[in-house]
Amino acid sequence: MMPIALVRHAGTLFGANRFRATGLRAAGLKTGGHLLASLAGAIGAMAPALAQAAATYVPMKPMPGKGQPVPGGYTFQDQYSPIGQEALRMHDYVLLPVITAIVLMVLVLLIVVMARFNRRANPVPSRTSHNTVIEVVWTLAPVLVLLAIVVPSIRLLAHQYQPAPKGALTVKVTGYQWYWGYTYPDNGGFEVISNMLEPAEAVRRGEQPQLGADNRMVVPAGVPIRLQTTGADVIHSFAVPSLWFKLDAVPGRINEKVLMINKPGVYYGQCSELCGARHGYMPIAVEAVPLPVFEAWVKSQGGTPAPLPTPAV
Ligand SMILES: [Cu+2]
Repeated sequence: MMPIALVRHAGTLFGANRFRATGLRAAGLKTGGHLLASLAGAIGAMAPALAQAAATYVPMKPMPGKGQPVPGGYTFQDQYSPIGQEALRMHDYVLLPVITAIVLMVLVLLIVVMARFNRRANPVPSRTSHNTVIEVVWTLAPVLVLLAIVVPSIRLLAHQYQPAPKGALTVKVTGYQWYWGYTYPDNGGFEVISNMLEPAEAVRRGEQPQLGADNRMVVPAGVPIRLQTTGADVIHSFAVPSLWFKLDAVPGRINEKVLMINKPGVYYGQCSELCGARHGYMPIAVEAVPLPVFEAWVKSQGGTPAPLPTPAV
């Protein structure tokens, strides 16, 4: 009774049913002093297995409305990268209010002019041709508006083109007619070839038709990624709206930009440079996973995990 209780206790401690079953079987076979030794052996054997079980790559199910378009959507997708959040703030709190204010002001002016200065209300028009005050105002006001916009705008531009920090993971994206290749030079240089899923198969897997890909670009979340793009045949463009990322993939040259994904998830995009007959059928599926899962995925692809900075998730 007592050893079995002990085994049960150990089983609960490790929180694994599999362990409990193994431990009980061991308790049935062995007795007395051997029990502790076999217990220790079972724990030793289970620990790495448990650790590995925790970090196995299984393709993530996309979440509706996250990293993909929504029916009837008319504005930006929610942003999952620091640059995307900064850019969306710039749009929401600087550009949109300024545009709205200008449009409303012009509308009010138009209505006033139409009501007060039409032929019936104002049969004898004024012959004014100059007004110094109003000319200074309509020159200065737009200059001040532009100055107010230029500060956050240039700051955002500079942030977008900051070079990758030390220790960033390099991923090279190659555009082919008409699919994508993702190469991991830091992890042994293997390349993952990514083709569009048949629309019916995508729907079966819970993905949107024409956005699901057979092999995704798997990357760690919270780790800076040095994303390089190139084209193998013609110009393509690697674009993922929910990550505020768009970079042309040009044959014969490498373009580079930092990508940082805040949260694990699946983020979809499409080739955004007209590249031929099947341009509309080369979707991009980026899957951000926790670092241990990424390392397990790298191993499953025959690569070797490289040291990376601690994720900021
Ligand atoms: Cu393309």
